[in-house]
Amino acid sequence: MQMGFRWYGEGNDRISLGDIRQIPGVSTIVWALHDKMPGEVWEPEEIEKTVSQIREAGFNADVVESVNVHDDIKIGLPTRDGYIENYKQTIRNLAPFGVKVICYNFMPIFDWTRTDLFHPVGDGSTALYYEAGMIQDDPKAMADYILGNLHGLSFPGWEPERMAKLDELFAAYSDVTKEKLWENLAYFLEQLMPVCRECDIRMAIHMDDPPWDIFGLPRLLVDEESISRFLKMVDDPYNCLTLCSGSLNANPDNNVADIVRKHADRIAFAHIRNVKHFPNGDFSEASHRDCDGDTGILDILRAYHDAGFKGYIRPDHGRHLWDEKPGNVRPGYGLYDRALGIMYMLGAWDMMDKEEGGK
Ligand code: DNO
Repeated sequence: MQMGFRWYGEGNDRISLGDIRQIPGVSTIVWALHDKMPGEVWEPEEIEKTVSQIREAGFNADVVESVNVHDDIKIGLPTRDGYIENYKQTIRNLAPFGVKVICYNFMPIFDWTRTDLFHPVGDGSTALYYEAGMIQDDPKAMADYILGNLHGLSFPGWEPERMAKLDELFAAYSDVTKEKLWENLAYFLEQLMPVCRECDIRMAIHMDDPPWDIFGLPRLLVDEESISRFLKMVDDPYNCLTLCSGSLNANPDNNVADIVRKHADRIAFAHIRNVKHFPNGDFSEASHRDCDGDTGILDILRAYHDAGFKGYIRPDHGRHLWDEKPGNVRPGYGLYDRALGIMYMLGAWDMMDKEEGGK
């Protein structure tokens, strides 16, 4: 297992590479060029700039999260072929910099979705929260709320340029049924696979968050069955998963440890996050400590360890702690709780290594 930490880049993240350096055990910076719009080619000079900062700070830049997929590819418009060519060029441009995994998602219009970005957890900290009742309402109101809380920071998946065109986007997706979206995903991946093989870069799809349709938009990667379908649909070792424990377990019926046991060989990247469920369908994000949520973090870590997982892993969203408040922290991506999450995971992992060594 190789531990990573997501960093949004100089000028776009209050956390510095020097801060991350002080967290034990981190070898990989999970990065992206956050000023690129979906569909644009990432040019070698732009990549070089960020990767050299990462390397100079003593990390590798093996994982990109994310190269976002243009809506025309998801919708299946004739213009998709040009955007797929651009995506292939970005893969080719990333390869010489040692990139091994590209995380992406195939969710229509919205990336992850929450209704409260700073919900009190009860101990003085706040966390991302999903109020099931609110999501049936107006997608525009939700987008405005999220954009209004970013305080000038860019947030992948919530590009103001795209959010300004929500009506057009909803209209463009109106004929995209779930089956059509599956077809468009297969079309995209089949074209990429030869380039991935040539460049030795694995495409790792992120789970849909939350794992069910929202605002009438279909979502695909929602449970074990859909994950199996996805892996069989393009049965290639370069077609992999970003298995996000928190996204999947937003549906408490999903047993993430079982999914890890079944598909470990196709998991390129693991996101570890803990979710606490409420009886009315709401959920809150919780600390990584197993007993603070319902996701089964220790079972999941055990499943990865048993599988001899050699891929990349990172703490996912954390709570906002201490001086982290709206305006000075990127929602879900503060420093402290993610650092605590790393120590929790490494503690469990080191103990399992030790037990194994002692057998
Ligand atoms: C949320 C993240 C997602 C993820 C994308 C991958 O915090 O886990 O935004 O990066 O869905 O493309």
